[in-house]
Amino acid sequence: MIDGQCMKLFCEDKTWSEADAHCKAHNGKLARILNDIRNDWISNSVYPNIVWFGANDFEEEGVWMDSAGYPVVYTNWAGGQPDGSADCLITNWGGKGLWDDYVCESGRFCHVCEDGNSAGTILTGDLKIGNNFLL
Ligand SMILES: [Ca+2]
Repeated sequence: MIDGQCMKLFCEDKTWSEADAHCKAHNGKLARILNDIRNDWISNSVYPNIVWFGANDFEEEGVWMDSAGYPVVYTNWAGGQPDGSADCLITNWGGKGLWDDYVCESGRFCHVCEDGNSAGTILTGDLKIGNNFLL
């Protein structure tokens, strides 16, 4: 449990579409980074690997929406980003926990999924390291 929500990190080098489908196949979605707690956990867990997470601007260029359909409020952009280069978001770009908009089907990165439950606010987690994910 991270920030009141079950999350899993996978490092299987997937495109954004593959990552999105993988989370949905497990009854979840690409995880939203709503605050420093989530950003720090995700970035610290896999840095320096790059991670897809749950936000995009498919609907309107430059208007970032999270995987639950809400506008993105919390951000942690890398310097000079977003540069409008793409519609999907990654973190650990050029530094731990820094975000970049990246071509959805170009990169093959780790990804982080969250379950379908609504977010809480309390950090309760011990990290458990599995074969290729953290729970
Ligand atoms: Ca970019």
